[in-house]
Amino acid sequence: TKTLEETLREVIPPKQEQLKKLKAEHAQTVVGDVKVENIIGGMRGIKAMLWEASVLDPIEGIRFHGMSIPECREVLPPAPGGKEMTPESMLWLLMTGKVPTPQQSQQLSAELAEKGELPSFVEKLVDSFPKTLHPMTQLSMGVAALNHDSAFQAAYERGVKKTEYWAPTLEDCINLVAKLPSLAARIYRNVYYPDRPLVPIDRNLDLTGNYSNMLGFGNNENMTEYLRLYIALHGDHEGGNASAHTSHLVGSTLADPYLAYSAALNALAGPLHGLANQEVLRWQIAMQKEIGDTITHDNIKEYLWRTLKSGRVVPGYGHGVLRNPDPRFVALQDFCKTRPDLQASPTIQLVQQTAEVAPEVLKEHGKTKNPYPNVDAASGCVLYHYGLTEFKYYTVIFGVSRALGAVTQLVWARALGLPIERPKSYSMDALEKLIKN
Ligand code: CMX
Repeated sequence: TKTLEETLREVIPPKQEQLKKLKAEHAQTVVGDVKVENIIGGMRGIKAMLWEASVLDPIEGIRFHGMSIPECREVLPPAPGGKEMTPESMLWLLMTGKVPTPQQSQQLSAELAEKGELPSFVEKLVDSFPKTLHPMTQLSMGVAALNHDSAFQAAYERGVKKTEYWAPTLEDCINLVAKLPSLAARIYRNVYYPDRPLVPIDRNLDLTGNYSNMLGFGNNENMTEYLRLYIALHGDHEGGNASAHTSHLVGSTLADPYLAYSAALNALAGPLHGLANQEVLRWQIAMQKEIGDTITHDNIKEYLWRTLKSGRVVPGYGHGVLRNPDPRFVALQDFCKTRPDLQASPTIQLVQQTAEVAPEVLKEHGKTKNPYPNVDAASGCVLYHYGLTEFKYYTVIFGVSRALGAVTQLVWARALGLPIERPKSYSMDALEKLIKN
């Protein structure tokens, strides 16, 4: 069976041809226009990036190489003994556009386990951080430090040809994905359980099996399966979201994948983006405390209005592109619906009931263009139920996941020879001049 690199060697040349043809035949074809509202509105709606692995439709949600989330859950290989698609299978799909065989997926798991250990200076660096330093800052710093051993940087210094950039980039990307669980689990242990012994990587486990084990949930197969689904689902959400775009932007300077992804993690750490999953749980638990045991739609509604009237956003609702409930939210809810223990959890019930009430309240409030839940509305409550109650850690799990899409783009940007990013900006005066002309 072919390895990931061998499969990529086959799929890259036709894509390079496709790009050549697009350039030759359509370089001047207009596919949209830019309005002043786009320029002052965070570039929303401007079609301005090439991103191969996934496309986000405002109504349908995300498709990975054309495949919907239910289709991916159906065909992407699970871990031995499991049911949910694994992040390795998703990574293979994102990178190659092909569904891996179970054997290929397991081969990739074995490669990741083999490369998963951290260099000892990174372990020491992470161990030296104060416990009070946010776990996302720790993750970003740890990832940046991994560039000490970057294969791309070494190859660039040796003067490798531009057409060969993608291969050492792939090497770095696989190493990065492999090391994220050890790094993320070490941060968890240092911050919350400093007396616990560190768990070594088990070469027979898949990436998430190891991550769950290192977090202390190795004997809870339901939690491990949830983490597999969570990490596979959050892997990619086309290119324009803040973390993915940051990784691509920094990578376009030919900074190595560790530096590019470290920067992406800093974008993910913002409360309007990945940090929202921490905020959702904090907000839902505060609601639970205030409402008490008798949860009704009316008292949830009242709490929602209080949040809105105090000038805060309702975390976990709204989206820059989506105009429907997020299918990632639906998939996580679906996971809960098949498990009676999760259905009985008061926190999960509260999250579900909030999702029944919030869209109407947000519509009445009249500001957000999308009153429906996004993935962050659902992702934390299951972690909480299974005992991972430290909300400040939640975005780190998102950070372990988002690497799948970011590294895919880094490899493809180099395989396709995409240039350094450099959009044009205007001052308000210059914009007014442009309008007058
Ligand atoms: N609660 C209250 N108000 C909201 C809102 C929410 N959940 N979502 C949007 N709005 C408001 C915006 O703040 C904005 O108000 P102003 O005009 O006063 O600035 C207005 O509605 C229009 O915003 P929009 O065009 O609908 O949304 P944006 O594309 O600007 O922002 C997002 C998208 C996700 C940042 C926003 O919906 C939000 O802040 N949601 C809450 C935080 C959250 O869940 N983020 C996670 C998103 C998913 C992810 O990246 O992980």
